Amino acid sequence: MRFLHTGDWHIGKKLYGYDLLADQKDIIEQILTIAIDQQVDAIVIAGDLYDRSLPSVEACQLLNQSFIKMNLEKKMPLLVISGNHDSDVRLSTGMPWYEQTNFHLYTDLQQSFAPIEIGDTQFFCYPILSLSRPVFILKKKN
Ligand SMILES: [Mn+2]
Repeated sequence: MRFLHTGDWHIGKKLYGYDLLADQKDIIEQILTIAIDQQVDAIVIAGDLYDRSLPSVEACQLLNQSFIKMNLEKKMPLLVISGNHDSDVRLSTGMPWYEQTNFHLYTDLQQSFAPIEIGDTQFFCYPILSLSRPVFILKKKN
């Protein structure tokens, strides 16, 4: 098993007024090139896809185009979790069809109890827990 681990893309971030979007596009393309050159079995993206929970249209377009290129065009399996800068609810809207192409986007703790199996490896993907949506784990009393 060989995978590429990345995270904290913070797409849409501005640094002292300087828009990083063009640089972020270039870096994401470099990540995909490395993944292909190294013949990885999957790309793992550990949260903070966006810089804000309500990202700009341009930021959404860049992330969508990146996932289309990685997953649909290059057939790269993706294991992605939401980070504290992401809106878990917004990110999760495409999940039902993402799963069809080996694009696993986890935003809810409940999803993480079942592993994603790629080759001989099991991945348990734990997204950041949102304090606004508390998670309760219930256990039967003995
Ligand atoms: Mn971060």
